[in-house]
Amino acid sequence: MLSSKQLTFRDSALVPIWQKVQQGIRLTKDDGLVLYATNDLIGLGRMANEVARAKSGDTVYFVLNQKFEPTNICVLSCKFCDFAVKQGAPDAYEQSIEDMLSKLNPDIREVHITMGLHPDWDWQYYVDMVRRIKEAYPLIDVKAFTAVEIDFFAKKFKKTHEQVLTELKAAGLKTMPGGGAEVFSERVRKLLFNQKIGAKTWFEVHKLAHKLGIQSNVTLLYGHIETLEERIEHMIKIRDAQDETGGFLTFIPLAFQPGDTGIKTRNNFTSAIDDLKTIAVSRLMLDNVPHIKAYWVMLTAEVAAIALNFGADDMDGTVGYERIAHDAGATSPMMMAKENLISIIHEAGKVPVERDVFYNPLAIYPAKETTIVSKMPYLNSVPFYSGYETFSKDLKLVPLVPRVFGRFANEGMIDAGPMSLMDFVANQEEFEMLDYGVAVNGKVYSVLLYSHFEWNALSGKKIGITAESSTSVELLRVLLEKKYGVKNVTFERLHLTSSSNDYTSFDAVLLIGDEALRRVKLGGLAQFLNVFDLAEEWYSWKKMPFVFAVWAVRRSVPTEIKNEIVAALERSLASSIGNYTQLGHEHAKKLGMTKEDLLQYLNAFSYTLGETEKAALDEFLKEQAILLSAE
Ligand code: V47
Repeated sequence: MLSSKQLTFRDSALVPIWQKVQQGIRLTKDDGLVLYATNDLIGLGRMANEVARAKSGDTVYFVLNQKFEPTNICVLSCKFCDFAVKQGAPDAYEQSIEDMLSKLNPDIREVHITMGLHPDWDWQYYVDMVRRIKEAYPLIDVKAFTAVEIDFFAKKFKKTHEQVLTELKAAGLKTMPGGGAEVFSERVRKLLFNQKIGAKTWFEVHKLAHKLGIQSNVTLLYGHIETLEERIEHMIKIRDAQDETGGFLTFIPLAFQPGDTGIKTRNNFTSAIDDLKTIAVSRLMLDNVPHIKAYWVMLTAEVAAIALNFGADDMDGTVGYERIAHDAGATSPMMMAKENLISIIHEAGKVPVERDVFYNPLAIYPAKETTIVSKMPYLNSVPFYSGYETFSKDLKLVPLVPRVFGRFANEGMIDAGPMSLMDFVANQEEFEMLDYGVAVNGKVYSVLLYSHFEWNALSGKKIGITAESSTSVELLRVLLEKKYGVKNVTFERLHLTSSSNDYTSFDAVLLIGDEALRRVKLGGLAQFLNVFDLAEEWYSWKKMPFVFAVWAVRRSVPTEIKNEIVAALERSLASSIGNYTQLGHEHAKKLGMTKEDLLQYLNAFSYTLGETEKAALDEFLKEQAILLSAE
């Protein structure tokens, strides 16, 4: 069940569509057309907003970014484009890498590069562009080159797409922007951009990039000569590709700006209603794309602000604003732009979360008087949140993996949530424990040590450990040293992005959460002989449950808000118990789990902490403290 929220509609045609969405049933092309046809704009927006909340809580992401368009000289002449010019044209420009570097500063986290297809620049120039930015600013993620540019490089420099992408990745390319997609319709392509690659090549390049570990975005250029049917078909093509690779991060509808293109559009420029509908329809159609971006540069800041309640959960970033401010002579445009974005997001009743290119949260900027609750994105935490729709308007949910929650709790950016046990121990002065948590009496299925060796042969060996949480790592240390007497084990952190991990260099690896569940379904990490379930190991030793996380609330949160959190938890758990298959269905499907797997998994947990759980918690902390003091 994606959302149990009861919505009322003025247009009865929306009722069956909302039922489908709630049950996680995919929308068809006809459904998409019904959504576009409705006059019940508010009903449409509410549905999309609920879907966005199920995915991202109350979060709206933004990034401190800088867009570069290093040249407008282009060998193509697409009718819809006002940007490109021919070489020698009076307004043609070429930007040097030095100039690009001079526009960057250490606060920036994303650089977005896209440009005209230049007839003369050599291959090394493009590679150097990425490499030198990365060298000068290691924290900046480079999002560069559309599929159109990648295909152009391949043809011009006689390389395969794979060679082009591999060399750029080696230089530091992290993701690809979603441009050049335009509308995946041959009819439109022939009329507006017949020299440009079509859907087939565009998807080939992106799917290949995903295979090579480069995630990407995808756009739709709408509001010119395309039909509504072509827009929906465009979205369905994206959904199909995403089913195959899972590599798209965000979908960005780009509202066409007619400028001097001479293109006869239906209504000159897109209406706010059309913009909001397109955001909402895309949120509802693209059930497998994590984010929808309200690109305020093209939508206008006003429409983008409303779009945040119509299914968009991302505002791009400081881009553009910086250019405008720079032209106007401002000295600190970035800070102004950032504050502007934050206040737009506050006004929309959402929580601004600064992110990197992969949507890893870097900072939260809550509005005054709001209490931020962490939404653990793991399957085992789904039962905590089914009642959150009835939270008061001042309680906001932000999805955070345990590692980030721990850090943010420490930095004062978050007020409550299911905290990894070790993080709770580290933050006890600021946080108090509620009688809720994630405990398991026996197997947990999702905290697994894959090992070439039996426990007692792990002495002197190297173990790759999850970067996600420290509690499972501490449990592993306690089991190794106190249960099995194994010493001198070297621990090495695994990368956060699982695709970057090479497990062959380890004697054993510890995986947790959804990552561990996904691996089990893939047959585990095939080369390892043994798979140990750490909670089962603890149970067979102590005959006690293991408590992985405890609900904790910042001590400074007013009592009535604490009570509200407890009430929401009670409500959620009461409606969740016995309803696991429906609740976790969507999530489990993504992990490749059957209904039986799901039931077995969720039934293993207890979510309230009674005397037994608290005694078990003390026992573990005692073992761990003895171990720490011996070090
Ligand atoms: O591909 C060109 C579009 C795109 C016009 O990936 C026009 O995060 C409107 O893709 N009116 C480039 N649009 C921009 C782009 C983008 C933007 C923001 C974020 C991301 C991302 C990607 O701009 C082109 C084309 O579809 N475009 N001309 C025009 N007159």
